[in-house]
Amino acid sequence: MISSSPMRRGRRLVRLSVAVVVTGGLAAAGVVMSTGSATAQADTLGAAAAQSGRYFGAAIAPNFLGEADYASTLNTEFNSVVAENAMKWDATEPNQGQFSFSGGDAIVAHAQSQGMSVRGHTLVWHAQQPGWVQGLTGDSLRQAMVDHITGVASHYAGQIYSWDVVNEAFEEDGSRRQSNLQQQMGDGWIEEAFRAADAADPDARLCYNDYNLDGVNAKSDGVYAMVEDFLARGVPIDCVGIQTHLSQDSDLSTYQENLQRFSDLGVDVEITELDVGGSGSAQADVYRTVTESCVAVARCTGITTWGITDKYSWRGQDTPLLFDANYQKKEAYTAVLEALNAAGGASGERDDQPDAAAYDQMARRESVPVPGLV
Ligand code: 9MR
Repeated sequence: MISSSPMRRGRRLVRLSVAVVVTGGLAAAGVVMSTGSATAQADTLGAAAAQSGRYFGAAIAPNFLGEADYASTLNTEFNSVVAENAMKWDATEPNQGQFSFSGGDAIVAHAQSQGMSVRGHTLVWHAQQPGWVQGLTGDSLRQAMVDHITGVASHYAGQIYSWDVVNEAFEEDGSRRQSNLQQQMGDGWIEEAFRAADAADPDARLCYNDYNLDGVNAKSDGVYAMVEDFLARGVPIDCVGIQTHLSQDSDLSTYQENLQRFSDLGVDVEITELDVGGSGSAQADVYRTVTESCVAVARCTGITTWGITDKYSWRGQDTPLLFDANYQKKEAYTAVLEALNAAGGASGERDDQPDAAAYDQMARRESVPVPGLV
């Protein structure tokens, strides 16, 4: 039942421990399971996703956790979080070598108190770099990047399900984005970033994350080629984050096909920043299609919406989230819940998920040899 795909032991165990939390959450949420069949109906997003071994998360900001409706919606509906901004380079290393983890630590502490898993976002990006990074050249930038990854990923080592190691490094035509990172370090910088993250946190799954990967297109072709090359050469990469910033008019005709081809290549896919501008049934239909696509692909491990409520969305005027500005559930919420529940049984279940007893047994072991590891 446990897949034999090449994967470092530590990563496997982190995913297992996340799944144990998720499994426990099912009982807490009062999900009624009929014996091993597809008929369970959960009444929250997290519990519904957990039925097929997936998480359902939200991007959050630590300063909103004190708002009662924000916290209660998060705690009730979601079982995973990611920092919308608090773990980015400008937030975590505002001055070279001086790390600041207060915002990220608050998010991790909240998640752990609620039994939620945590995604890490993002170790290296051309945007939201602190000013001191923007002036660096050549080897100084390379060393600063490695030191930053080492500092942040080791601080959170063992607590992160998956890291967006590198964010948005491709142009729409599939070539490398001509950022300061690319221009100063050349093609090797992404590989170097992944190797540094692997060394700092061997337990986290390591993702490349980008937008406009919402189908088979020139950009996703470029990312696909990079992942293929990394896997062929043993560069540590475990997953691709498909951000999925959409509108109700988005063309999703090859969305699932794209998830599937990355999965077939040998990496997990995660829907990492889902939001859909629009309203009513048109918006709901797009949310439904994205959710159905994820649950149809065994290696699509979970979905994160880029926020909880339209009140605080980065594109709030587009009303793109599942809860309105008053924290009321929208039509899109129901569509997602239904799609997650429909996948609760055999058809949508991730085929590499052991049952809870197997998780417990594996988590107790000191070492688990995994074939094919370097
Ligand atoms: O939602 C984030 C917003 O609050 C920030 O101001 C912005 C800064 O560039 O980043 C937003 O999050 C982005 C994410 O980190 C990467 N993918 C695109 C997201 C939306 O812009």
